[in-house]
Amino acid sequence: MSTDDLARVREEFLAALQSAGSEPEAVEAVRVRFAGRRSGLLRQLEETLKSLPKEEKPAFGKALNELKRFVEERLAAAQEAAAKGAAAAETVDVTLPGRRPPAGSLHPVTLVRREVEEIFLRMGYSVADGPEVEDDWHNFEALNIPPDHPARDDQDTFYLPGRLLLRTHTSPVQIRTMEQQRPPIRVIIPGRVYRRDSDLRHSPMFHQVEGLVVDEGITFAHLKATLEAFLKVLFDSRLAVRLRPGFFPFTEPSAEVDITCIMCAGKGCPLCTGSGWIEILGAGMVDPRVFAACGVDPQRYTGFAFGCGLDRVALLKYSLPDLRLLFSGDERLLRQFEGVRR
Ligand code: 2NM
Repeated sequence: MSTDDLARVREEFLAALQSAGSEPEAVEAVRVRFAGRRSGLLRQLEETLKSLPKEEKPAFGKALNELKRFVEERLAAAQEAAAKGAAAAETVDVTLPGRRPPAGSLHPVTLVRREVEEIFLRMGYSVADGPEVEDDWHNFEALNIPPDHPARDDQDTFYLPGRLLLRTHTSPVQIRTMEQQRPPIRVIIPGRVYRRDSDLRHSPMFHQVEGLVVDEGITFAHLKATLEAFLKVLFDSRLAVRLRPGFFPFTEPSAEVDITCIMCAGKGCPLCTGSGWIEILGAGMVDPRVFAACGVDPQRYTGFAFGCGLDRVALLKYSLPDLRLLFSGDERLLRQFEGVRR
C-alpha cells in the first residue's frame, strides 16, 4: 500500500461523485462507501496506516489526511447541491394553467324542484319538509281517508313494522304544518313519496310537490289564479290552463288541472293523445273535516291545496322520453345537464 494507491482512491471517489450527480440518495451512497464511519474506504485506510512499517507511516499519513479533507469538502458540496435540487423539484410552477375538476350536474328533478320552490318563494310561500316514514294518522286518517276507504287501495302503500308506512304523498306534511302553526299558512312541500306501483309510467318512488294555503276568506278564485300564475312561469306564459271536476277525499270541490300541450301548442299530438291538453295538477278546497282533524276552525278558515308530480314535469320540460330514465343512474342523462344551474 502506497501513496499511489491513495491517488487511485481519490480518482475513484471523484468518478463516483460525478455519476451520483445531485441525486440525494446517490450522494449518500458515495458518502457511506468512502467516508462511512464503520467500514468506509477511508476508515479501512486508517487501519492500513497502523500496520505499515515505521518509516513509511509519515508520508502515507500525510497523504491520507489530505485525501480525507478532500473527500469531506467534495461530499459537503455535493450534499448541498443535492438538497437544493430536491427543493427545486418540489416548487410549484404557478404559471401553469389550472386543471379544471370534472363538474357534476344537477338532476333534472332537482332543477325542476328548485324552480318550483323559487316561483312559490316569490309569491310569499315558505318551503317545508317532513318525515318519509309516516303513521296512519298523518298519511290517511287526518286527510279524511278512513281505514275502509277505497282511496287506500289505489295508493298501494308500503307498510313497515310498527304500524308505520312510507308516505304515499307529501300531504302528511301539510297536516303536520296545520297541527303546529295557526293560519295564515302559505307553504309548499316538495319531497319523495312511495307507492307499490312499477311500470312504464310509474316508479315505486317518485317526487311530488304539494301546496297549502289557509286563511280567512280564501276562495276557489285564489286557487285558480295561483295555479295559473305558477304554471305560466314554470312552462310558458302563452299556455292556457283548464280546470275539470275531480275527486280527492281531502278536498271539496276538487279539480284536475290541464295545460295546453307543450309539444304541439294544443293542436293535438301523440304526447297529449290528440286532445291538445296535458294533465299536470290535482287541486281543491281543503275539506272542513281535514281542518277539524288538525285543530283548524272550519267556521273561520278556508283554504286550497294542490299536488303535482315533479318527475312528470321534468319529463315534459326537458322532453325526456321515459320516466325510468330519471332513476336509472345513467350518466349520459346527467351529462346533458352539466353547467345548468338553478
Ligand atoms: C293533491 C290534490 C288536491 C292536498 C290536500 C292537502 C291537505 F293536507 F291540505 F288536505 N294536501 N294536499 C291535495 C289536494 C293534493 O294532489 C294531487
